[in-house]
Amino acid sequence: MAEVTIFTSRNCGWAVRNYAALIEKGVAFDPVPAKDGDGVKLDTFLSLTPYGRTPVLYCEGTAVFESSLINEYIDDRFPNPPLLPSDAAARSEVRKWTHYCENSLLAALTRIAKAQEGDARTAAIAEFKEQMCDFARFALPADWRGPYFFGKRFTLLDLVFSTLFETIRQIERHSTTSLPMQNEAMRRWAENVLSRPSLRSAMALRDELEF
Ligand SMILES: N[C@@H](CCC(=O)N[C@@H](CS)C(=O)NCC(=O)O)C(=O)O
Repeated sequence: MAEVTIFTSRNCGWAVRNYAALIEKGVAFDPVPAKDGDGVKLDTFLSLTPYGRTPVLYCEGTAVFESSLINEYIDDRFPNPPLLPSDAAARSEVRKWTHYCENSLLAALTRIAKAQEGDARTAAIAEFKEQMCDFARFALPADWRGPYFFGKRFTLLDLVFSTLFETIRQIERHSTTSLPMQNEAMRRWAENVLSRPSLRSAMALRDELEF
């Protein structure tokens, strides 16, 4: 049994962030099912989280839920190589834009995915595009060169946005809706993040899991 266990469920995209962080660190981990064969959540899993949502990390008696918080734990517990910048201002950028991605951008994308057609979908798409413009305007400096948000350094913020970039691709693949990146920098950032070897391995792992 590996040191770290990740409770997960079929096709759980959020867990991909955590697999990728552990792969970046070279830490062995076991993905384990949160549900039994009938789809009923296991008591062992439910005893670790009040939300009952996957992923949940379990390590040396510590349980952590919420994928972005799990990644903060992983970075604290296994510091090398670091996935957070060292200075306070840059760490705050990671947390600020993580909050924005989770609560604004991904929330709007979920509304787009849920509203199959009609006014609700049109409104959700307009809202999402506006939020993407705001993100580009506030967060991405005009002289951004990449390949990642903080330049050469790959961080937890890239992992947070990987979920957004992959969800955009999925929506575009399964509908006629086009959700273009707001500018060239964002388009390149998305491509670089989704090509990162740890993320590709993490997505392959998610796709191969049989539970
Ligand atoms: N914000 C959460 C989202 C977790 C989430 O929504 N997980 C899904 C599966 S990928 C889930 O457990 N849904 C409820 C359920 O299956 O009962 C995170 O980042 O961990």
